[in-house]
Amino acid sequence: MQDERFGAMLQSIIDGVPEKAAELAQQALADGVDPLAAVNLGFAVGITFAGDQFGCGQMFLPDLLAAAEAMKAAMRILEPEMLKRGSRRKTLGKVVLGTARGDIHDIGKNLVATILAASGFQVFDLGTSVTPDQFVAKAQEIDADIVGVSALLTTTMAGQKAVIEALDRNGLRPRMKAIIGGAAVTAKWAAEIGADGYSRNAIDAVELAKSLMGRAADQGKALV
Ligand code: B1M
Repeated sequence: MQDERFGAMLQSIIDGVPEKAAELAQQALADGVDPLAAVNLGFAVGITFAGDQFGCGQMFLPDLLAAAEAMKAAMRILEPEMLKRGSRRKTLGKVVLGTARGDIHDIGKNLVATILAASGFQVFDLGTSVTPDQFVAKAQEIDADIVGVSALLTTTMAGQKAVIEALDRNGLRPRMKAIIGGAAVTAKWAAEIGADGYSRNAIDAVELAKSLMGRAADQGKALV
């Protein structure tokens, strides 16, 4: 039954039908399905499959766009519930988040933002195609603990390096930590550009952020 449900979810993304994806997301919540499980076992599997098809020429850009729209429709339903589940926790730290300059992919970054917020971090999401100066300005304004840069394209990974350099130039590190992530990003790249951490997915990003804050979230100690 659950397999069927997750199968229908991934299919709604591959078919690129936002209405169906939203309906399945609503139904899952009504049936008590964990929204994160709906993302990880259903919708995200669909968008990854669509990407692979696009990568090997089996899917064209308009279809990929439709898949992305369907993914966003599901996320619009699921994200508020994910946030609600973490809403009573104390603030673990302040995170400035955005996608690197030139990159408009935001599904994964939004997921990271949602899970971080649901886990107790205060997240300042700057959106997509964010310049190093914009990261620095926001980080200074709110006195961030962590600056996170997402990049999905091999070409925009250079933007992650540029943000770290800008943080260094402005004397914001080591006080502020820089973390990176995104489909093409590796631990090797993170080490190469001097990032304080890298994570493969949104769940690991929370663990990474917690460990960088130097305390276990379970202790629930507020830093601000
Ligand atoms: Co684009 N795209 N895309 N795309 N797209 C990829 C990334 C690609 C791998 C597809 C492929 O060819 N197989 C390829 C990149 C190749 C490369 O450079 N290596 C690609 C390309 C080429 C392009 C265009 C250039 C296509 C074109 O126009 N010819 C273009 C670029 C536009 C631009 O940015 N300037 C483009 C456009 C698009 C759409 C607009 C159609 C759409 C984006 C919609 C949107 O985001 N609003 C899109 C999509 C949907 C994808 C794929 C299919 C899916 C990405 C996604 O949302 N995954 C992607 C293929 C793929 O990744 N398999 C692809 C689901 C999401 C939950 O995972 O984003 O990886 P992900 O995030 C994860 C982790 O990476 C991690 O946690 C997240 C949650 O677990 N993570 C972090 C992410 N950020 C993190 C930050 C952290 C920590 C962890 O700390 C700060």
